[in-house]
Amino acid sequence: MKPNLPLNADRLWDDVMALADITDPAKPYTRRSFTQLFLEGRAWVAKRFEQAGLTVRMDAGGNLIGRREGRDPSLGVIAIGSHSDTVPSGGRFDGIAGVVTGLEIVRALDDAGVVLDHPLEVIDFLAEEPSEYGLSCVGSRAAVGALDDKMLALTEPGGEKLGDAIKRIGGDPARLAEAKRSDIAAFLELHIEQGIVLESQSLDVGVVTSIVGIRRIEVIFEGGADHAGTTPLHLRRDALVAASETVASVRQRAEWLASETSGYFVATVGILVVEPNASNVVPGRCRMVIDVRTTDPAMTTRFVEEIDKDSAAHAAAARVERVAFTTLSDGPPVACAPVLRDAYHAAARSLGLKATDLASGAGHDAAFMSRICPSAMVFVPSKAGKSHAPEEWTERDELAAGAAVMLEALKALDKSLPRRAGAIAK
Ligand code: HGY
Ligand code: MN
Ligand code: MN
Repeated sequence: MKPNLPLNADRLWDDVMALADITDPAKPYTRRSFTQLFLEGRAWVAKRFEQAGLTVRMDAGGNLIGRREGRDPSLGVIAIGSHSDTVPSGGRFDGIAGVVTGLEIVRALDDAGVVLDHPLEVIDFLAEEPSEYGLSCVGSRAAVGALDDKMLALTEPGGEKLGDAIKRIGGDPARLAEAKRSDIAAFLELHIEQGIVLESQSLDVGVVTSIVGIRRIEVIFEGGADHAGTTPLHLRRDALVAASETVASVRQRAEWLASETSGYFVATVGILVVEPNASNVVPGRCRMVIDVRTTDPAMTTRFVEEIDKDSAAHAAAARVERVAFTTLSDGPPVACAPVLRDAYHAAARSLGLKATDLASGAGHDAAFMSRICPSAMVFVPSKAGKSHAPEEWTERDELAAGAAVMLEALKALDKSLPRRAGAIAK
């Protein structure tokens, strides 16, 4: 049992479970960005924000924002946030834990009659997970001015453009400049670890030191659909043969790079679309997306050069065309702000909780927010390190402990953060 924490662990827990339950019942837990279910989840969050006395707005980038005024708006905003969208058949905590923690911190401050000097904002960022349009962190890119026209023109399989989707859910791509923030003094994000370190070492919280850089590359092979029974093997132009050999190359090159250096390096092919995807038709077309993560961008450059050569060779050997080798997105690794990390450690100590420094192999909105303000993350344990799967789990008291660390750090930072130059008094 954790020490008596300065917030309501049951209220926090119940809200996480309530939001998690807004899911596609056929494949829990799924609340894909831009879908009707996502909008249902958003409406639930907005209502909870209003019930907690927050002023609620949607910015032009599609971010849902709840604001609590402070004594001196010219100090700049302290923002707490994460995301409410999920991967397909994901978990109940990835993203939600951070948004609901911000909400619970607001309620705990009110219960304790605490008025902060800084305005406090709780942000549900739009589409942190890679969306059907091929882009992740859509809302936090908008918040830092990194959502460009090329990205807005990306389409999902049905042909809708990302820009139109943002408009459809309440944003306004024509006013994206207004979504770019210059008034945030600090950004805090609580997230599940999605790894095994905290649980295996019986630690309460992780203080994130850095967030990996992520590059995503789309590769498309085009051969020729043919009859699986009558087409001789030597005459086939089988796109899946080239694609599957490229998948094998991705794994081999990644293992080789990871073993060769001390840096963190992983690569995954999580999307493979075979067309026409029929048992008796030689595949005519294959689309794949490669997800590359590292703390050292030079390793990504080397890896991509190798896979560029490998995939071209596999296409030639299978007598198919490699018609696309395109970078969909590319974010560098980022370091979390030492001043915020120190506040998290001091807060953990004051609560008698065990904390450790930890790098993040997952991408987060905090990686983009660190471009415009000091940003840092608190991790809470993931059972068996599992995430992006329905088995994802964090205990109620583990979540409450992480939220308490963030609350105590927030109260300290409210007194110690330097004024955010240029923050306009609202
Ligand atoms: O993919 C990631 O790292 C994050 O969960 N969106
Ligand atoms: Mn995720
Ligand atoms: Mn996440």
